[in-house]
Amino acid sequence: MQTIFSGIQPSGTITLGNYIGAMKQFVELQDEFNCYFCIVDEHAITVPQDRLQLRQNTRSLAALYLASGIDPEKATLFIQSEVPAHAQAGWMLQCIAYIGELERMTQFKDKSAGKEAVSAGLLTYPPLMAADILLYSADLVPVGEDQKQHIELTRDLAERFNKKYNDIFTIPEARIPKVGARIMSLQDPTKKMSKSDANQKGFISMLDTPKQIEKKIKSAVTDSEGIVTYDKENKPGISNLLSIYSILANKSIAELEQAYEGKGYGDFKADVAQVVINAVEPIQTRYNELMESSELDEILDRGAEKANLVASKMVKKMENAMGLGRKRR
Ligand code: ATP
Ligand code: LTN
Repeated sequence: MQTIFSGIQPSGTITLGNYIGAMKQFVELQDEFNCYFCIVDEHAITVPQDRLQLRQNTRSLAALYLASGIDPEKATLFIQSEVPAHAQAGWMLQCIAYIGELERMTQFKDKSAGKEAVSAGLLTYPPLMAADILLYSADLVPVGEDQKQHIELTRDLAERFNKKYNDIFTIPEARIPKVGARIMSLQDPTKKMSKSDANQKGFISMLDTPKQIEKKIKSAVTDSEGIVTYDKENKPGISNLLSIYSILANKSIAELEQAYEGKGYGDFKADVAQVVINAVEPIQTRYNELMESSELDEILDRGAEKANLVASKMVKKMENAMGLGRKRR
């Protein structure tokens, strides 16, 4: 059975973009693969976080993984900082990564642009992500389009390590969905929908109320043409809404274009909102139950225990390969 690893940052409440681009795939994959799903809180602190908010977001993200359909009997769900091997392996991989290649990462460029104080962690974010993946010998990494470059770097680091020290790492591959790999901001459809967007109207959070969802979709930026057709270049707003509708309602774009022929954006947007509400409502119901139960902590404890077992073994192999510490049997 092949192994899958993926992570989401608890840097806010996950958006519809995270759900469509990442989490929805996770649920579909857990039956066929040996899966590890991680709440990457150490990645979240590469930008400033409020400690109480971070704790709350971490727990909430765990509940959302489960509410979306991750089954702890099938997949291992855990918090990154509860498995020390991630930071240990991240350090070792930082020592074989070049500053030049890290500075070329578009996520680093985007997140550091215009900022006065940029943490060193923001630059060394990708070796930590590589550690996440390589510790579990993952074959596949399901992610949205924006993470493709980081997976390429992970492959480079793994190959470099294997060649320089010892052939211990599996070279992973990105698995990017054909549709929905890049859900765009509702306010600027040329930018990806992001949970840390300062403009709340740009994203739909998985915990938004039906009223908030209706309002955000109604005020989504479109164009003045009044025709519901998919044209990413010239009609990015409508195309984005069509993608969301198509994925959540399981209908083809062509089918939707036909259904909305001669109808205005008002009708279309109202239906998109309803489709989104129908998708998030059952998740929210289960989420609320989980947040109140002790089940969540038990699942995370078991997940960390299992992840620790696998990851600490790989850290030993890395240390041995690099000559750290004393030789052990
Ligand atoms: P932040 O805004 O804090 O940087 P983010 O919203 O970009 O976070 P991450 O936690 O970095 O989300 O990403 C989790 C997963 O969701 C990744 O696999 C990422 O590729 C995917 N993802 C993020 N945004 C989108 C999007 N707009 N469309 C599709 N997939 C997305
Ligand atoms: N970098 C990713 C989050 C992330 C991740 C991972 C994804 C951290 N570690 C390992 C896949 C595998 C992001 O910013 N979306």
